[in-house]
Amino acid sequence: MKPHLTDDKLDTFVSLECKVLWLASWTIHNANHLRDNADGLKVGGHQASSASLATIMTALYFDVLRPQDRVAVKPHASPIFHAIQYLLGRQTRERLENFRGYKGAQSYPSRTKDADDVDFSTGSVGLGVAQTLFSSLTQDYVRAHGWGLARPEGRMVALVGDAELDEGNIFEALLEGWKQGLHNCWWIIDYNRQSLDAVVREGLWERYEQLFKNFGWDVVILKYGALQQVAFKEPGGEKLRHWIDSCPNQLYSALVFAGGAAWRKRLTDEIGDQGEVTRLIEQRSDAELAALMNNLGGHDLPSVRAAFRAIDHDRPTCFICYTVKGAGLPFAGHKDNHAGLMTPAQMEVFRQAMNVRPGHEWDKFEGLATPATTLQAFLDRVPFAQHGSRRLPAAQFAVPAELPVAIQPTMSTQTGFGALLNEIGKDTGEFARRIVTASPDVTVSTNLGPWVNRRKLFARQAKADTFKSERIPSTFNWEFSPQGQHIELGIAENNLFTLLSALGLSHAINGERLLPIGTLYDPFIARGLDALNYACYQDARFILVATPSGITLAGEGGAHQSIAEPLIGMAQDGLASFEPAFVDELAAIMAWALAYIQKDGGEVSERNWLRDETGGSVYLRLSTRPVEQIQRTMTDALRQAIVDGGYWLRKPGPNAQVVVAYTGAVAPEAISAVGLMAEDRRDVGLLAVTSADRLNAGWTAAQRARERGLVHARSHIERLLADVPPHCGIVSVLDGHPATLAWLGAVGGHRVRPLGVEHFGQTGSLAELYRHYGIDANAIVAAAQAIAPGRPIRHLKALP
Ligand SMILES: Cc1ncc(C[n+]2csc(CCOP(=O)(O)OP(=O)(O)O)c2C)c(N)n1
Ligand SMILES: [Mg+2]
Repeated sequence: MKPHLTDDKLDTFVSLECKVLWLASWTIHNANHLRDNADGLKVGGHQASSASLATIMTALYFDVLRPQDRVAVKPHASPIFHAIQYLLGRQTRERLENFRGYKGAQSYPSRTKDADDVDFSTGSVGLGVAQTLFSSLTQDYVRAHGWGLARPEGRMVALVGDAELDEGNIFEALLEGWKQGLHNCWWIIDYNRQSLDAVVREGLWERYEQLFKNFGWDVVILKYGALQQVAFKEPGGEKLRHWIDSCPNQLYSALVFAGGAAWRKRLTDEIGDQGEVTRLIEQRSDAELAALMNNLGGHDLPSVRAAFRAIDHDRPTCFICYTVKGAGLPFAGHKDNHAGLMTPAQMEVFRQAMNVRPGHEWDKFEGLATPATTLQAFLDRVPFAQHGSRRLPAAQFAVPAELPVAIQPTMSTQTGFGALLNEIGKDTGEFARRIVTASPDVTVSTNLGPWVNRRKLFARQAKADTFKSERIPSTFNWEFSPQGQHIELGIAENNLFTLLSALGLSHAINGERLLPIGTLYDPFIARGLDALNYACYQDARFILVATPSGITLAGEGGAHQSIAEPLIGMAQDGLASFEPAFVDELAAIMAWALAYIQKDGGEVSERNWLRDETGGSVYLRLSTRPVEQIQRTMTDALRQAIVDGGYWLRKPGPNAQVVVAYTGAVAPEAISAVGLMAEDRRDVGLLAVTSADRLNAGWTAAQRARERGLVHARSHIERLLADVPPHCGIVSVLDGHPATLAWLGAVGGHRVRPLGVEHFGQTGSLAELYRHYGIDANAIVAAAQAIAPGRPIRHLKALP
């Protein structure tokens, strides 16, 4: 960490680099009280992994970054990030002392749980990296539409672990970025050649270099630090360089760990010549030799700063920075160091080396060569920290309570979705301008076509539809323009979710709100599930329209039939899920959803015990099955009930023996079953469940409230079931896993027979499959007969 290049601020930077490493190490050490936590991970991964990036992050945050730049920090470098924010006055000592503790600084940088302005959450490796790419596209989108032009363009920066690059989603993003003309994006690879388990393969950097160049990125390699560069110019220096270049990763790591004497022996044995090279080695003490060999590019502050500062263009740039995992710490380079923690004795040695007096561990300028006043004056002027909160305010856009749509007598929810968006496409209101749709190559098959015809595809450069210009008739106008409102992606669901994550944070990142709607086939949610979870965890706001769904797809067969998704919709934090059966329900839900994704604050509503004012994202599970629509007038009460999760399509009488509760595309079966039972069971009820998720969440919240003394708390489902007699049975049914509705019986103590789909994969006609899996009208009647005994239901046929 000695100055090598002339720079009047170098002393300051070196001091800050030392302090950042110290504070991060101390934060982790101090949190050792957590080391025996039952989480299995202990405090592992942080210490060595953080040290790897101390220099690079010092250069970035204190020198290179501007307020408009946004960063995804490698998960295990979170202590470095928090230490930097602490120095900048944006993180408290209390939270650092409570690192990994309850409400303390988070193990992995978190937008939602950390208090020090994390730009992008990380933790599940690979996702933060892709997020920067899609955030750059989002910034382009916003500016191309003429919004946010008063702010300077920012760079989206990812600090990437080298093993993180094994994650396939990064390459899916890379390909999409190339297609979309990515710029303003930096990926800085911490090439420490170590993963969690081991030392990585030889020569990966060459593959990366080629790969990034193939996708139009500039590649900058920081291999040698300034000490090494000077040494290479000495007599014998070229031999040393050659030796370094051909040294296997494992051996280099091992020697870094072993230290100066080991380097001397190895180098002397292998390239010692009793001449120039030997002299080069012998001129240096063990400590100097170790410093020379550890002086890789990524640990050389002047080289790192110079490399970043040299970029004078906006092309996407990948920096491959050679580093040592655990640099500057006793376990540097050891292949087992991922979970390494410094022992108290090692920490004591480190403390002394850093000139930190006991009791002064948290003092910002303790033990530094540069005077405190100089450092504070410098910190006060750090460009990155010049503005206040990094979360920008953004306007909300009013959505009409009623969205127009022409409802055909028979219609599927998917067709209804297309029709609704087609109508919104005609709307000249601002809310319609803020909608941006995206789809991974299923735009047409999810019924977004009419909307795209109206609103065009987005591209930074306009491109005509050749079919149109060649006058070849086509239903779809595939015209690209900077004003377009649809982003067409290749078939990569991870990219869809990460794009939604980026679009859905535009209000906070760009100060310009977008209303993103993404479409995909329901089963392929599973393909990008972690990216969806990541988007929700960051509190990105979007509407996800998943269609078609379930075995209702019938002839499409196995790989297209989804079962688990309704449960995913219920369990996913931050995502309110709906499965309407009728298009008027969908219209009500869409209008609500477009407002809900814009909300940000408020209390739990006592009306339904849901957190409607807090807002979140929305998942709509739709179907291609044409369903006969109910001719009715939408009232405010019905609209509210649909949004709250359910309503009585037929209210059960006081002597009801059975209630059928259904969700989604099986509505005709439920309706028909109620008809078939009418003569033999009294007062049968029919409950339309538009959102098992919201009914369940409201119920859970109301119970919690009652347990806390709010005795009058009642959720929507409790009110709906209040008058159902205790002996009445409930048959629940949906085209999805039966557990989705099975809990309904626990609300009022009714017996439930939950019908649904547990196995999948068979092709056939819809009727055949509903019969095969037991969700047709006859199966509902059979279930009713079983749980609501009475005289035989005459229309019941033998089950297959
Ligand atoms: C999706 C996912 N899988 C596994 C992990 C567990 N994990 C955390 S760090 C890590 C290795 C990281 O290596 P690298 O990216 O090279 O970072 P380094 O520790 O070398 O700094 C693994 C496997 C994770 N966080 N996310
Ligand atoms: Mg690594």
